[in-house]
Amino acid sequence: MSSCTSCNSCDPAAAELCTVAAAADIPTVWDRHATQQPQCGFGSLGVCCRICWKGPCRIDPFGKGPQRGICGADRDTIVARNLSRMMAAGAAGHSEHGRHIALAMQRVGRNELPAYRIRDEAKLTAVANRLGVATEGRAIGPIAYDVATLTLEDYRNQDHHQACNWITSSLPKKRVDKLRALDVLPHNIDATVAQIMARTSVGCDADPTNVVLGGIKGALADFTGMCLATELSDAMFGTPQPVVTTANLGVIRKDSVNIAVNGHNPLLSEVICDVARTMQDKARAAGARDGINIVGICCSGNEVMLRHGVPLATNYLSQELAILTGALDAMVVDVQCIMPSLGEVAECFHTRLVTTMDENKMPGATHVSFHEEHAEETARTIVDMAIGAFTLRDPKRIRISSAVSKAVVGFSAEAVIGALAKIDPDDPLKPLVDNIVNGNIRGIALFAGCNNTQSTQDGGFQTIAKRLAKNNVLLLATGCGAGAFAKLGLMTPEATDAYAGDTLKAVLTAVGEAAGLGGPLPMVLHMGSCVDNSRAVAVATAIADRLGVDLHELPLVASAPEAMSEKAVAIGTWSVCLGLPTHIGTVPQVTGSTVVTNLLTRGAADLFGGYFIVEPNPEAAADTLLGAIEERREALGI
Ligand code: MSK
Repeated sequence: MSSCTSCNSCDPAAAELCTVAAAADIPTVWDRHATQQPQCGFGSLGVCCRICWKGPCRIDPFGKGPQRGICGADRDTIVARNLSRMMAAGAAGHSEHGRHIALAMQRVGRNELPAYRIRDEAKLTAVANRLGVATEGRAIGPIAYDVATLTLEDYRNQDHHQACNWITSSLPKKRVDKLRALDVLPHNIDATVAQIMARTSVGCDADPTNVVLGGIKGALADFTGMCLATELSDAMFGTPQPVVTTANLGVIRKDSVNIAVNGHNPLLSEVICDVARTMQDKARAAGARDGINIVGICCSGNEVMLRHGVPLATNYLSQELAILTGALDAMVVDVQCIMPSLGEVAECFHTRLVTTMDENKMPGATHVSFHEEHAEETARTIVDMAIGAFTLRDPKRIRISSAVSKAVVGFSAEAVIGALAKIDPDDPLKPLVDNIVNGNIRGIALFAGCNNTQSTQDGGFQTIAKRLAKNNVLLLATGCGAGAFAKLGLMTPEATDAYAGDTLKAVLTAVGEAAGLGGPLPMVLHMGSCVDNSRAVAVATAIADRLGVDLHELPLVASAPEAMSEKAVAIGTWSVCLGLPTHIGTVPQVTGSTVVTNLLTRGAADLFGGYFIVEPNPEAAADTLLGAIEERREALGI
């Protein structure tokens, strides 16, 4: 697939819509990227310090100018502090999301939120059993309340000898013991984030290794927040199962009221889906022949795509382009990865941009304050706004993209195990483990992370994935990486036929047919939003426990070819700490410090078994990942 140079994307929809942007003189993310060139060299190396107002200070990377900031901090201290603060911010993002879900679940347990219920009681029971919450003979409400309350202990516990419940119950015992021995297990998510901010403030922790180890505890707090957010969301909204849907901007329909849900938190987007179903006639009465069409963007999109088959319009980098279709009537946003430029783009069209979280407002948007107790009312208000906007469309400006791909999605850990159970009901993991051991599956790769203007949108994902699939590596994906694969048609049985190596294809076909999908599993299995990376760890933990080994011994790798956000920094770091060779395709803002760079790419391997691979070239990255997989196989003797 060729890439569009003006918008630097492999996505055919981006190529179509960026001509609309250019013709209307509406700047997009790629135009703003161009205006930022050349980007600040000090910031790129991580050697700029803005922690106090004596600064900003910067270290001369060539060794001729200042080598210390005004307070005396050197390049290693400055880089380590900047990096750790990014990990803390990532942990805060995911964990705040998790707290929101847990608080809502507590109220569901007390019957206080009529718009919500426990849709997957089996999942809640399994979670309760795992956390040690009594289930026998109890109604589901009190179980939900107790699970949520115990979950909130991970934000409240003050005993630092007592690690968070969710991390210790989500990893193999050997990994928990290793992390405990290194003193990086978080005891309290909030305290861990606060401690990173405290120890990295002026005049505190200046030892770069110690600072990074503090950050690592924050990254593991991020993992803790992700685990609990994912599992409680499944209990409340349903655990994803395979579903066939579509992806890319062609999912926006001319004769529908199109509403995009953008952001991350399913608490609102779920209710919008529910309410929209009841308002179809109202939309038709307003002239929308095909009623209401909910589409997804970024990870709110992934959440509703996996649970309800809602089509995915696009991933992070092309969110502005959805408005440029001239047929998007409302974009509803909640938290994280929402471009502040959206208001300006929406003002050029009839599109209503609606913010919903009181702590996440944007210029140019209408704010409709969302609170769970009035969820249905809020959703109805928003859908009404979209119907109203539909009547104001300018038909001459409608440019529906022709780009749309089929996508088979919904591979939660439970769905994967469930499909395998069709082959061996007594021992579902056996077919997977046997095929890893006999080499039909050489290894497993998790693709995660964002889009980034530093590289061609979606390009690294597809190049690396095709190479790994050809070499019989099983592929999992989350977040905007998963969005890339869905848009590009790589989450289909057809992609398996076209690109997978023979032995991988045989396994995917056997499992897909046994699971009743009528053909192979898709080449890349969509596991969810970026907060759902814990699903891949759940599968890996099950395999490790089954083989009696730790995670770093398995032929597992991770790749984030376009890592961008602070959340991605936290995810990449915990991936390394769980023992995975972890590729990032964007050069991180740490290379100004050899101490920090060496710690992440080499020292981490000694401590955790995992390490960072920084490689912007996707072909070279694929080679390195394949090498890492073969190294692990050899060490395991398989
Ligand atoms: S939305 S964190 S750009 S995956 Fe989850 Fe995508 Fe990265 Fe945001």
